[in-house]
Amino acid sequence: MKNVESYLQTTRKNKGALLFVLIDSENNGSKSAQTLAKEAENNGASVILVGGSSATDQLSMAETVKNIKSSVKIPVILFPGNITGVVPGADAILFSSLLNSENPYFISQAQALGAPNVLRFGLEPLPTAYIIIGEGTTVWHVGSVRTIPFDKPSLAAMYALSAQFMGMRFVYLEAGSGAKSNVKPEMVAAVRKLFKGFLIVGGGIRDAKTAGEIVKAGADAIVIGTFIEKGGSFKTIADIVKTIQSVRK
Ligand code: 1GP
Repeated sequence: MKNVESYLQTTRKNKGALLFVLIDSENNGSKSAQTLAKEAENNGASVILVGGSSATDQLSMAETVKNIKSSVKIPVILFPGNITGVVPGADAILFSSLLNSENPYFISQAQALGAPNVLRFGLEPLPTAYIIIGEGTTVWHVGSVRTIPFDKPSLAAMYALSAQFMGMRFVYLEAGSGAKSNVKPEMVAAVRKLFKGFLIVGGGIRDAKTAGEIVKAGADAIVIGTFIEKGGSFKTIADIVKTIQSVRK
């Protein structure tokens, strides 16, 4: 797909908030990545994200992307946890800086090392501020994160505002894969007040009610991974899509 960013904007405008389904290339569930992606598309997902903070096998990542691409029409966007997450065959990449990391590697160095391949593979870079909330998750550990507590919306808002001033067009508020708690609507609202770009929220979302509250607070897209990987029903996914699309209409 050419111009994924404009697809996201147009879909957001015409259909309401979007569901991104995250497929871990190291997914060991009973269904293949391809099957999960197809079912996600059939139940209303607008994007398939491929990645994960501990997914470091570049060969299996490339294979997963290729398989998913052959079975869905919606865009496949890379969501890399490191330079190993930059592989050919996808439509775009969340070209992210982990703003609240304490390790410069995750803020700018991995980006410099990964950028040449983004260009070489023809991936559309979506400039994204990745902000991790809470602690104790894999991404928190791997990314050497300076913790933003769930009950400090103003801290997340500060980072999001800085992202806006630096020209990033996407913010991803992340509680971490399989997080016990999702990012709270109060925090989403505080970020929404200051950040004008495309706001993605993920981590620990498993039901339509929570997804609806997060969208009502201002998210443009929500991300769901673990629920599907663990065999969660696609009827719930369809409910989530219906709920988030109905907000603000
Ligand atoms: C993780 O935000 C995504 O990077 C999705 O989180 O796996 O908890 O749905 P879950």
